[in-house]
Amino acid sequence: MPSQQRTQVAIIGAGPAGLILSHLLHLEGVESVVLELRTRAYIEDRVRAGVLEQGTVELLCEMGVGDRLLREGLIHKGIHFRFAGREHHFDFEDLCGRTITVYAQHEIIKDLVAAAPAPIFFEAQDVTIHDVATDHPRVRYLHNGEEHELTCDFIAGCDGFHGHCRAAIPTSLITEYDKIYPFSWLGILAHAVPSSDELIYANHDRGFALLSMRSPEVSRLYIQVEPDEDLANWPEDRIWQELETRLGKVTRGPIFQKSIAAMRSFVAEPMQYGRLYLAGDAAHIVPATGAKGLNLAAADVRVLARGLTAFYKSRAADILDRYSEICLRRCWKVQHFSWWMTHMLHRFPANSPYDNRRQLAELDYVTSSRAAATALAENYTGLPFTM
Ligand code: RFL
Ligand code: PHB
Repeated sequence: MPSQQRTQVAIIGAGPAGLILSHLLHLEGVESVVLELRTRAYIEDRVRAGVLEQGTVELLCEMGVGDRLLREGLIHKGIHFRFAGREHHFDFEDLCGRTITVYAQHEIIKDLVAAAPAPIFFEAQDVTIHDVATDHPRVRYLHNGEEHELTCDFIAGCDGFHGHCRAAIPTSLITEYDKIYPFSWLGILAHAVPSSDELIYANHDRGFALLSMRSPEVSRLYIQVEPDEDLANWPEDRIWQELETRLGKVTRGPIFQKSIAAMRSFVAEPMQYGRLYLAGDAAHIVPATGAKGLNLAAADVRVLARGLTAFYKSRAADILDRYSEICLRRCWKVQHFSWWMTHMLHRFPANSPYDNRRQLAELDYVTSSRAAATALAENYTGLPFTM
């Protein structure tokens, strides 16, 4: 017999979505338990996002986990585009009155775990969810070799793109929209002073490149590579040479992390079924060019936390009923923005010379029209949160 536990909200996955949700619920007096497949060290070291919208920063600060973020995060007032041998600066503050903050995702995870208001069970194995179409869903899992059963009122599926929660929605009730791009990003972290004080997105004949950073001493750099590229083909010297070709002069330094990430757009509709609510990458992913995935995950769980709070305070189910509809409105705008940035900045192998010229005209337009630049700035710094 599995040992029995009970909570109000069972959260599957301790990524940004799951951890932010658990904090938001606690602030409203709602209990949760978080089940995470990996170890604490693994999630605290996993290198991913770096750019936070102003609204995400404000949310983390309101939640009381923003002290280190405010101290160590780098506030950027804009970004640069480099194409056809010229560089253009978007001044976000001037265009839309907002900024972004550069702070690593795994640092947010550390801050959220250190202040965790609810139990997190790391290395929870074989997590399965049951009876989600009833008012008494259950989660079963193995922890330290023992079987457990967690009964709850709601399940939040925050288990990322490769998690299992999405599969609990019957295939006849879910539509999946999927788009795979014909390239990946090779990303590095290097002990090197960033060669620009703000991010540079480059469209070059040889492909996209991005200069970002993690601190005044650590650079984060990416280059567009073949979709099935092997890291073994990229010794340090080749990486730096390619970065310099595409970005111009780049300060070199010892590389301490290298990885390859596929670029994909994906949406599952609806994001809810019975008492199961999907949030973050479990429901949708975007290519990293717009720097939006984590920010969108945070927006989802803000809606979910409000819905669950309304339910516990007054048994009102209207927000929960509309959860998917509310989230998908923002999600599709973010899908469009991320797709647009990706199309504008990458070299698509199937593009004709006509397509490449049209792409340059688009870059010329977005960097010379204040109206177009404002649209980019509004989306990049984050659309307003609406319910
Ligand atoms: P996560 O972060 O994938 O967390 C899911 C968690 O669930 C756990 N899990 C399970 N737990 C229990 N049982 C199971 N069966 C489980 N299966 C999985 C996993 O171990 C994990 O801990 O999803 P979440 O919380 O939705 O957060 C999404 C973000 O991580 C993601 O969207 C961002 O990293 C995307 N992203 C960026 N987003 C931004 O907002 N700004 C950026 O600048 C940005 N840059 C990026 C990015 C993603 C990148 N890659 C690697 C794809 C840059 C890159 C290169
Ligand atoms: C990052 O710093 O990791 C980063 C920045 C901008 C992006 C994607 C990733 O669009």
